Amino acid sequence: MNQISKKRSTAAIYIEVPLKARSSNVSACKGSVFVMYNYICLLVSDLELSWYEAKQYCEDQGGHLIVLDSEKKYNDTVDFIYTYYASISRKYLVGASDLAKEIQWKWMTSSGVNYFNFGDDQPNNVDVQFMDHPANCAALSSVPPWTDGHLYDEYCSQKMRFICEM
Ligand SMILES: [Ca+2]
Repeated sequence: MNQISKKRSTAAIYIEVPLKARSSNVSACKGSVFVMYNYICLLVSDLELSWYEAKQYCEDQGGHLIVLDSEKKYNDTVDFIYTYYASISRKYLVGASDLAKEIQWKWMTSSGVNYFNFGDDQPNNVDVQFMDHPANCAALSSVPPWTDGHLYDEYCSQKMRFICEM
């Protein structure tokens, strides 16, 4: 293993924005590891963490798990993932849960905003990989085979990619 690949594999996180993302549409946010897209400062992880770990990670970076509490912000974020991460078939944890009370979904930073773009039959409190655990944390399904760009509820301890914002 050479030095570069060793460094990459042990790095906590890095931004996986392809070269084509280095366009006028995307720029660095305040010299940070976040990137600006349509006025949203995003950090898309290549790590897979639990929702709790991802929440802490985003906070350690000076941000929080992304809050998609408006149609525009939701669509812009899905566009970003479609454009720059289309080859990656993943769900991404976002900053919503019904941990406090089942079925009462809340965005972690918004007060009273109730915009949740859940997919059909979601949330169903079922994680397909952990059927015996309640699904209390939200993930964005953005790319094939989850092409509908909606939210799904997942088991919070399941390790997944995630999106921070600042
Ligand atoms: Ca739930």
